[in-house]
Amino acid sequence: MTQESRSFCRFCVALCGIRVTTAGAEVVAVKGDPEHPGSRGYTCAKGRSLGRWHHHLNRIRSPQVRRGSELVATTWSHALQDAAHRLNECTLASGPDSVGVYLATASSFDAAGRWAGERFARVSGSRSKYTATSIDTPCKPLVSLLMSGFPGLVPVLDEERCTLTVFVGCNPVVSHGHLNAFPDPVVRLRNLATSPRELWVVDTRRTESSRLATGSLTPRAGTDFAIFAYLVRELLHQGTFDQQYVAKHTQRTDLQLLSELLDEWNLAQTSAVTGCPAKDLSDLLTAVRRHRRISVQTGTGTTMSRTANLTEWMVWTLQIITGSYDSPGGMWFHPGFIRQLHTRIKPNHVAPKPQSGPKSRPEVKVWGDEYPCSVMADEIEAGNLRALIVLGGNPMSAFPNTERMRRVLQRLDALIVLDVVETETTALATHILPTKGQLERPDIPYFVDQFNLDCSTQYSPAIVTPTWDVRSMWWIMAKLAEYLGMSILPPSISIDSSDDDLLGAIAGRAAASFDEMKSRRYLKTTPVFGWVTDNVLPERRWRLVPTELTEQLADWRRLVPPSGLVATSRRQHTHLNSQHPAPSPRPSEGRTATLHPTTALHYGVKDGQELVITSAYGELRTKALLSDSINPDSISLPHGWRDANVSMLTTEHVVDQLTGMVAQTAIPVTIRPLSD
Ligand SMILES: Nc1nc2c(c(=O)[nH]1)N[C@H]1C(S)=C(S)[C@@H](COP(=O)(O)OP(=O)(O)OC[C@H]3O[C@@H](n4cnc5c(=O)[nH]c(N)nc54)[C@H](O)[C@@H]3O)O[C@H]1N2
Ligand SMILES: Nc1nc2c(c(=O)[nH]1)N[C@H]1C(S)=C(S)[C@@H](COP(=O)(O)OP(=O)(O)OC[C@H]3O[C@@H](n4cnc5c(=O)[nH]c(N)nc54)[C@H](O)[C@@H]3O)O[C@H]1N2
Ligand code: SF4
Ligand SMILES: [Mo]
Repeated sequence: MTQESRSFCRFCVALCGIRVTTAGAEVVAVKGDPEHPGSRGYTCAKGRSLGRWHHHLNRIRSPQVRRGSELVATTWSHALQDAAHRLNECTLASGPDSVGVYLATASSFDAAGRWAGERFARVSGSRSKYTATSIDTPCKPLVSLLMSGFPGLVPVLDEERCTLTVFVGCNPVVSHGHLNAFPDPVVRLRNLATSPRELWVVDTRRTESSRLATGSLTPRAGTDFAIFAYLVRELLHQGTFDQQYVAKHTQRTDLQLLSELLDEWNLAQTSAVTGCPAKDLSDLLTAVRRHRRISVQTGTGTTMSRTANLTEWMVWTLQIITGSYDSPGGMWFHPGFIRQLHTRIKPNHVAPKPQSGPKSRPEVKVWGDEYPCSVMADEIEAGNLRALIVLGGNPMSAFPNTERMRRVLQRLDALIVLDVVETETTALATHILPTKGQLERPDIPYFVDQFNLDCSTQYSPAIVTPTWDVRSMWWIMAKLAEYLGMSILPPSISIDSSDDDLLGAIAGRAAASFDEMKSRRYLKTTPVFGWVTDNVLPERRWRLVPTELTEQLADWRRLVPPSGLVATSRRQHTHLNSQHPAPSPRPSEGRTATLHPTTALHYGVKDGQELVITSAYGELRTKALLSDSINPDSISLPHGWRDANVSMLTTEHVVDQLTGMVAQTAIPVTIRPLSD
């Protein structure tokens, strides 16, 4: 007997509605839910392979504890008590900062689990908190903080009304978006490109998204900021910006200063630095003037480069001076269906001040309550970080300098990993604590609901009962805390409460009651405009020229890559970072490096041939895929492959001075064919 249940996919921020066919504990099929208001029946290969992921051959079936070189299956009470004992020893000997947590991608999709992980970090008093944000997009909270005084603003395009949309280093047809989620991306992008609307894509390749666009630019990697500096300069010089908005919501002296700072970004210099034809740049400028408002979405193509902060700053500035922010037809700021930021944030909120990094890397600036991932290896080697708890992450794949990472993780007194399948990181663990997978737990989007294109929420019950000896992530963290003498749960919740009980407590401030969320399954309120201007901005004015960013701008020549070949990063359809739920049927979906035929000829590389890519920090081997869709000076590498891990080319020591972000795109490299 089979049964069909409604749920939503939690691999990526698109959160598509799915229908799951089960036979007892077996997941037989997963398909799109046509009645789901957000995804309208759409799913991608990863979502449809959820059953395959659920029954993964390498699923972790019970808790395990290391004995010498072996990981041995054990009981929950032994695994947790042993882990707690080790953590306690570290804290007693070296203080609370010696125990760290890494809250990573998959934890963001487990509302109760992530909530418990955050609480654990706070209650333990440890400063050693790391999240995947610092290897993905720290420029976004930084620019939000420096320009508005609050780090958590998420601009969302006004999908119904915006007429000019620009994606920069973002390929939603494959990724489904960066901080704005695009379920059913082809249909949505076609809508955004239907006349009189215009859709522009700025990417180092001609991508699946740029093929749907009305205009595109293919700049040299790492030079995107210049395009936006040029647009802002031109609008300011000619007075074709939203004068009324600017007079009301910016400082007059800032405008003058900005104009002077950007003076060099005329058409000729912008074209020379970016490699974009002057005509294409002025066409984009004409489009901005024609539409007056603009919605820009940056992605990892810009947020991972050394000019990340500059690009984000210029993009925000363009949207501010065109009056596009917090305004219909431009972008609104997502308050979160559950967080309801617009009702909670007060005009007199206090902006965080930068502090110096941890003992081993004091030069790194820290703006909030977490250290950048780039300092972790040094912290471990210096003996400051002695134990690490990993929640839904894979540092062996995602962190720079893979070989050093391997060495330092093995030095830890405890490496406690909460995951659903075995990974390169669980192989090094002292304790593996298997968590429920997404079909085994009820859930709501909590940490990711600000990324929806509308202000919505959804609820899924658990679809199948776990077959293996796995537990809820929140329960594992709460039990570990209990053994350490800490309490992390809200007063109304105990260790014996259900997953739903904790979700109900977390959703306490939401725009609807948890009971309503459970019974209605999908709920939506309208976008909120104006709350940032009214409650967040000091004196209702944006800061257009933060000193930290003007200093970086003065240094732009050092931040753009030197001429020559650079490695850039890209996502692929069938896997999400290091998680590979779906088979890879297309040749371009393998661990291939895309390069232009001219570049290949220059380096003597043939299509399909194995090649060696070398950076100043390491090398990797992969296969060449020739395509004229890419700039001749870029080579495009997919991230998340075990045997061609691009983190072998990066270093934790070349980081952004303001955020500690590792450069993961626009990395200077050379290539050679692998001789037989
Ligand atoms: N299928 C799939 N979906 C995913 C993921 C996945 O692994 N697979 N990962 C998820 C995660 S964690 C994230 S953060 C998001 C990321 O979402 P996106 O940022 O949209 O990710 P990509 O699809 O890699 O798009 C980045 C684009 O930037 C381009 N690029 C690289 N360097 C430069 C540059 O210097 N300038 C410009 N202009 N372009 C550049 C690349 O060619 C690529 O097309 O995707 C999420 N969704
Ligand atoms: N060189 C280079 N490095 C990069 C990038 C790049 O493009 N190039 N991309 C960066 C980006 S954008 C990101 S977001 C980071 C990602 O960095 P991480 O978050 O560390 O890496 P993931 O591969 O997403 O790891 C997710 C893990 O969660 C596990 N998992 C899946 N479902 C569940 C679940 O329900 N519960 C639990 N507990 N675990 C689960 C998976 O098995 C997997 O091991 O990597 C970054 N690193
Ligand atoms: S786009 Fe794919 S992976 Fe993302 S939520 Fe939808 S089905 Fe899941
Ligand atoms: Mo990411």
